[in-house]
Amino acid sequence: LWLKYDPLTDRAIVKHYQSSITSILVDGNSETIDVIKRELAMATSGLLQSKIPFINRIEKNGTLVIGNINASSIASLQFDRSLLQKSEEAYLIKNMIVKGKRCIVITSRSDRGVLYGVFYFIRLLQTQQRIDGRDVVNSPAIANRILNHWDNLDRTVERGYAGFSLWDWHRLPAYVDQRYHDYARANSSIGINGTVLTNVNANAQVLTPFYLEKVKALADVFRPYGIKVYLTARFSAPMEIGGLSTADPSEKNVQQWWNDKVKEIYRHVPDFGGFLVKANSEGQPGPQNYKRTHADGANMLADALAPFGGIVMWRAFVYDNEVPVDRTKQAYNEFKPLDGLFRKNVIVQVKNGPLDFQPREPFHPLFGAMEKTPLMMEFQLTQEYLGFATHLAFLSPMWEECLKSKTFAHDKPSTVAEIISDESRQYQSTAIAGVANIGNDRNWCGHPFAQSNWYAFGRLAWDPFSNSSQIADEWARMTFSNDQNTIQNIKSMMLPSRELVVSYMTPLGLHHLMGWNHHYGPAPWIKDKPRVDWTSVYYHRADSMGIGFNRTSTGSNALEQYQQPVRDLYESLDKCPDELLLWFHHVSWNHKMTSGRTLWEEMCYKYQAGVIGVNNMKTLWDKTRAQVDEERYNAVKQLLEIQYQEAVWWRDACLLYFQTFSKKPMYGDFKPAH
Ligand code: GCW
Repeated sequence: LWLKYDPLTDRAIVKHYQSSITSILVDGNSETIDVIKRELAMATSGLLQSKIPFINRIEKNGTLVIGNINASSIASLQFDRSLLQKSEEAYLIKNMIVKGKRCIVITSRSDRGVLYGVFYFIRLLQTQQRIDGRDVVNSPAIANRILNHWDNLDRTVERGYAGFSLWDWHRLPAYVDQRYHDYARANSSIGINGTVLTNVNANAQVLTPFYLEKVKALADVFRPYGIKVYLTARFSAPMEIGGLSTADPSEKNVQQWWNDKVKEIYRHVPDFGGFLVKANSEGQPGPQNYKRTHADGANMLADALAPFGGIVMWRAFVYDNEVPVDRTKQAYNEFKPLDGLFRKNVIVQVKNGPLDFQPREPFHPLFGAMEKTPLMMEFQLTQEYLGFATHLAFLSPMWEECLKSKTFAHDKPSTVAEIISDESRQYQSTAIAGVANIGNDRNWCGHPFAQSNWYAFGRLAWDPFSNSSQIADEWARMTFSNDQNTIQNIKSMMLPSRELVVSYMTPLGLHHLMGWNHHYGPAPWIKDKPRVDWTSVYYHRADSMGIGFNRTSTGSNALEQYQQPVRDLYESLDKCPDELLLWFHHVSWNHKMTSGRTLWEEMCYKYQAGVIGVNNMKTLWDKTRAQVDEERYNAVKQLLEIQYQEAVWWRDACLLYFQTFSKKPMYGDFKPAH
């Protein structure tokens, strides 16, 4: 991953480090402090190729002094402790004279925070930054930064493209794989502090004593790295593993069952984080089975968890074929009326867009709609709809686009990032989740570049206001090389890559054109499935007149769920930005676009631009050959070739199919190859 610690190549900077870091004093006594020592030893000996001594007394210039603010070497130092006020996890890195010697101090209120500071410091080395005169204060904008594993107990991973689950349930708890430690190191290095071990399409078995022993073993590994464990709670668990005849949240014996179950979990895992719940969606059981609301269900679990400080993350990804509305409207319709009815330790977990992790969606209207309910973000790292782990798609720009969207909640612009980081309101907790793309593949994520999405998620979770170019830069340097040209080439591949996927799959606001069920490859012709909202024709609505889903006031009026002026912007055919045009409008094939081309011509142009862009990525990658090891070079080269062939496949399949409606000639300099 990005913690390779290969020797640094810039001699001048290595010299600078060797004179600035002559010894290391790590003060404290905890498992986290042990982790810090191990990581620093590994990082410095790898990066600098010299063993820097760990010492107990400051005797030389260039001592790294590391520990929390109460450690004896730090407690007596003069610095502004209010800088660390914001969070237990905030850290400070400060150049100071200690005992007459030039030192760099890394401290925090907690050992966890110190660990984050240490990883930040190591990152400076890995990316070859100078470390003198650089004082840093850093605190996370969001309190709970969590991976969601859609991992099943049989080790299959729903929508997982990187092998099987990392969790070897069969050999746990007695056998603790080294990879659990490495997973924790990687997470901790980017500030991820929670992990939901199990799939939201949940199996209640994980809540049985047999599995709780195994969960405990994982929690024990992760704790020193500052990572809490969470589980998915299947709503019908009281019936399936508890022997009750109902799971109705208003029944006393059901509540009691959950209270007892939660106590039992905390006996195994004293810092258990809480539950993630998918209820009454895609066939999952939930409170609506008993004519109760999402709030009734969430609050029952929240009451059980509250005495222990646990939280409930209740998903807003709900839809139902029986409900005859535009599917993108259903979450708002179900949750908006419940605003204010949730317990304080419930957070509603909302996907970035109102449909389902498509390559491009507008932001979810709930982000602008809930005045009294904390909302958390759910991003998807695993590329279910963006070419699995076969296509290179750096997703950070997609998440940044969503985080920067202005919701106009509470009559203020309020970006999505501001809403979820609670800049304007005082919620008990804030959170963000990413559906993991990690499996037991040797390279963790399937595609060597898919690791960048894990990395970017962590960085954006810590600071949702940061930018993708900076994130790509760091990741590329740590993962591949600090060579300037190589970085430039790799960034030029990464930064436009998501937009290219949009262009060759679903340009101009198109969505849900992918293959039935498996979700790989083009299939805009899908119809006649068990649910109309699982077809493609439902979403693109192509006919002889034009194409697109009318969600304005003359159509499904999904736009009514957004605040002004967002609503007006998208409602107007002229003002609606090209990239969301067909999400909100049914548009005539002859419609003149801002480019001067007709809609049909623009579609052809975009699909072809996607293909050209992937070809360009291949050229850029070839230029990195001298700087990248053969194994990864060849892996990426082959994957890019597949991506190119499949971009062509998408272009041809979609355009040839849509041409049967538009009845117009292909536009542009290409001939469909299929
Ligand atoms: O995107 C869809 C996936 C399902 C997934 C669901 C969800 C876990 O196709 O596999 O189920 O979303 O987010 O609940």
